[in-house]
Amino acid sequence: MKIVATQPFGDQKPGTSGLRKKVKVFQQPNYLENFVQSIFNTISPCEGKTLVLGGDGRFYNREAIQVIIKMAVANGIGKLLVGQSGILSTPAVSCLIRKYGADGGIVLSASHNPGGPDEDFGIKFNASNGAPAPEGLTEAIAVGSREITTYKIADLGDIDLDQLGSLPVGDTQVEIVDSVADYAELMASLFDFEAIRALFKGDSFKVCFDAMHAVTGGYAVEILERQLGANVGTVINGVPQPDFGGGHPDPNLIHARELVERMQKGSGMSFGAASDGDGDRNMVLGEGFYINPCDSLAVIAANAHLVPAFATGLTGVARSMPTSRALDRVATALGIDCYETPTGWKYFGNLLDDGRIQLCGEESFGTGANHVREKDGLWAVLCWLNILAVKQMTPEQILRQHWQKFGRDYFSRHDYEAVDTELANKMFSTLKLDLPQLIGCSFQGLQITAADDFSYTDPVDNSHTEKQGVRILFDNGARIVMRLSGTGTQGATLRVYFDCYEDDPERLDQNPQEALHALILAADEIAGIGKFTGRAAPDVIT
Ligand code: VG1
Ligand code: CO
Repeated sequence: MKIVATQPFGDQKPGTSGLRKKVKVFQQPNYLENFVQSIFNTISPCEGKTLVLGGDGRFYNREAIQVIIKMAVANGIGKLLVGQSGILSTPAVSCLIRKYGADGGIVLSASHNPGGPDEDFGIKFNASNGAPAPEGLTEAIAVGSREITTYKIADLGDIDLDQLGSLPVGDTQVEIVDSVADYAELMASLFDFEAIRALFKGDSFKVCFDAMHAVTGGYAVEILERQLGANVGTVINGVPQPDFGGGHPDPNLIHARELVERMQKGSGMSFGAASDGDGDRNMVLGEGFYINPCDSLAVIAANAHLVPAFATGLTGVARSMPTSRALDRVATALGIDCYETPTGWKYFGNLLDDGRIQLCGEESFGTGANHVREKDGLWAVLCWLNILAVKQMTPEQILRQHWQKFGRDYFSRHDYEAVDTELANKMFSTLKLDLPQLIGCSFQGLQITAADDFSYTDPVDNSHTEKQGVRILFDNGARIVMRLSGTGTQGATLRVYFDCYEDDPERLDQNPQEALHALILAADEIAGIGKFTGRAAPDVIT
């Protein structure tokens, strides 16, 4: 065991979901080691503890895993469960932590960010409930990283990550586990696999799942094709690649282009889905029909009773603040609680643990439930398949029926990427100063009734968090939300969210960009987006 002298890096503060930086940053001497030691110092004593370790297979995954194994051994971790070939999806890590009663897990991923030598890498710590470390824990890790002077690493050769089995290394038991088996077993316990199998029998129901060259390939092939009998070839881009085939493993209409093309009107396809780099996001589509994640969450809530895992009904649901209020309408109709949390899955953990909610989601293609403590892309896909199998309707029919019943919440998010950080900060500080004066003012014929910077007090442990995004509410119930991303690695990413409600049955079929047009213009007038950023239009619209 070696004790290596090191110096702190000033920038190891985790964001919305772990520490994300360019690969080149992680490759600097001691950079990864400092952060990993800060995790071990924070959870110390390490002796006797069990940790799960794996990642989404992106560039630098294997190298990082070898370093972390050696450091875990030197720090006296009792047992490490490592995904075969270093592969574990984010929800699979959560599943393993819970199933084997581990004390936590380390996930190597930058999620939907691109991979490769010049792209992104990331590392995230999950706690013993399988959930992303809460703010108190990430803050303690960040503080530790600013004070670190040494790290511990074992002087040993690389471990064979491809061979399943358990071997003692020093005082640590290193176990290479099947990446898929436990997760697949959990999925089979939650859904009506028989009904989904029946759906796949015959040739009329055609599905495409785009794994985007990322981690879900192996999971989707095993579950959809092998266990549920979908045609071979249902899963496309199913072999994880270190650079995700050169693309962004981000399941939206822009980046999942191949899927979108296959799902066009007239294609005869019944259902399409894609997942992201680490397998926690999902996009679902009908034939030529996009399903907004906010609506997907609401539809799942409204139909949860059809899914065996929720057979006894829901008692509560939750959504992140920028997510549309389509879910709230379902909760009201069901007479159950609906919580509004800040952006990021870590805020759902306590609500799930406490049994206050069973289902939750975010507008950013994240949907999940109480089976693990992460959002879960394949879970959402199986949930939809289960609902489709029971209802025997197309996704489009289900959505249209849902809107007829609950009304439609038009929603869109506009992202301005790699904006100059200083300019973005200036825009926000100006906007925040303006907030009190904005109330009562009108823009584009809409009057502002409330404007604030979102803060949240967790009802379970009373932890409090502030500055979670500016909310502007209008007299017709419409809303604009603005915040800066906490997952980007280059400059600042400005996210602007729009939603408005429509219950006129004749007006449920508009293009969201048109339905939200006045709000989109108002946002620019209120915040000066173009003026501050110099951008005429967003980079990505979802
Ligand atoms: C984004 C999303 C947020 C999500 C987070 C992690 O964060 O907006 O909803 O929880 O990514 O998802 P931000 O701070 O960039 O807006 V993942 O799939 O990247 O773990
Ligand atoms: Co992700």
